[in-house]
Amino acid sequence: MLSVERITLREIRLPLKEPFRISSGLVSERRICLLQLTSSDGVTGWSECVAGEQPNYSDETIDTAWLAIRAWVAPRILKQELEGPEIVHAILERDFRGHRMAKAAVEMGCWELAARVCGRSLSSFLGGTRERIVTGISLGIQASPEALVRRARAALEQGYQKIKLKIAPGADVPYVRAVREALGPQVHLMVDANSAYTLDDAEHLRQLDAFDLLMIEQPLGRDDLVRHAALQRRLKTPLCLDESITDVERAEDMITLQSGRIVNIKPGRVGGFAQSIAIHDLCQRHGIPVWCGGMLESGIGRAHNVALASLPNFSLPGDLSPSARYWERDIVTPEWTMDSDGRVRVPRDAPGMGVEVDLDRVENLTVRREVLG
Ligand code: OSB
Ligand code: MG
Repeated sequence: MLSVERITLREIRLPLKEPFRISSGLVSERRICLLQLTSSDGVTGWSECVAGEQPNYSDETIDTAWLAIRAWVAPRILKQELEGPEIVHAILERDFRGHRMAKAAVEMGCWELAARVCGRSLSSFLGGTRERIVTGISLGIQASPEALVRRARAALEQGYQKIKLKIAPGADVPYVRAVREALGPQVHLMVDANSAYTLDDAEHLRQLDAFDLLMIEQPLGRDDLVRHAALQRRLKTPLCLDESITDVERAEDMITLQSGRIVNIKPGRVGGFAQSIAIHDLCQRHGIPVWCGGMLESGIGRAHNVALASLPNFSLPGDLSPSARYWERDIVTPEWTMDSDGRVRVPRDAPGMGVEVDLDRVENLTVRREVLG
């Protein structure tokens, strides 16, 4: 039994070491919503809402998520006798459309809290088996191909096992060519367009087939499956869907329609861990590899992603860079680090997410706070 007595919402501001540009926008400082859940026995669990400041990746933002959590999500969960975190998703879906990132923040917090109450690691609680996660880096759009090559070379030297290049019309083929030529044929390279293209660009995108990419992530509309299927038929390179996979049914549709061959699972995007596991299991049954995406999370969201990525079918490197790639200083101890082979260790000995929140630092960074319950 799990009973959540109180949820403390906080907004912190955390400047990125360097601005991150994707096809639909730029972020220099994260506004991050953190949740601290307290059980009726006084145990504390943490989670992070991945909604951004602007609605340029999904339709949610930190401000809509804050409202949704306060008005509709938290009231369904607070002070209830919950059999376990696996039932939270169904409770949040009943007659309640959308707001997946807001729901995910509470749902994932319930899993973390329950894992701590049971004295088990979040990884093992979710069914994870891996001890280390192979890691890739996601490089934002740069001012020139040369600048991108410099970033990619540095990433390779640090040990990253996969390099993802953000692309957009005007910053694609010559950029990818320059990186492939500079790094050589062995390096695992991929691109992510964040929905910057249309099916009319199919011939243009076909040029990417020349660069032996692991995959092309989400080239077309953020909720599209049919056009991605048409595009996949014209490309040799596998498509990977991110934005389009909002739940397990969309993953089923992707498989049926052959809209892509790989899935990027972000637990925040699909409403939490239960849906993430359902998508993971579905993909495993169909021989579709999955990997864990990132949303420039702090050390708390990263801990949740690392735990999820320890499940067996997360067979491709995740966007799970160490803390120092994003922040001067993270909000957890120990900070997330990566070994020289590009692997992040899964904390499987400690209860819960396996890192401690630096509460003094969080308080210092807090610009808004609200206690629910
Ligand atoms: O599409 O994967 C994406 C960041 C913000 C919004 C969308 C995406 C991303 C990333 C960042 O690629 C990956 C990371 O957290 O390192
Ligand atoms: Mg993406």
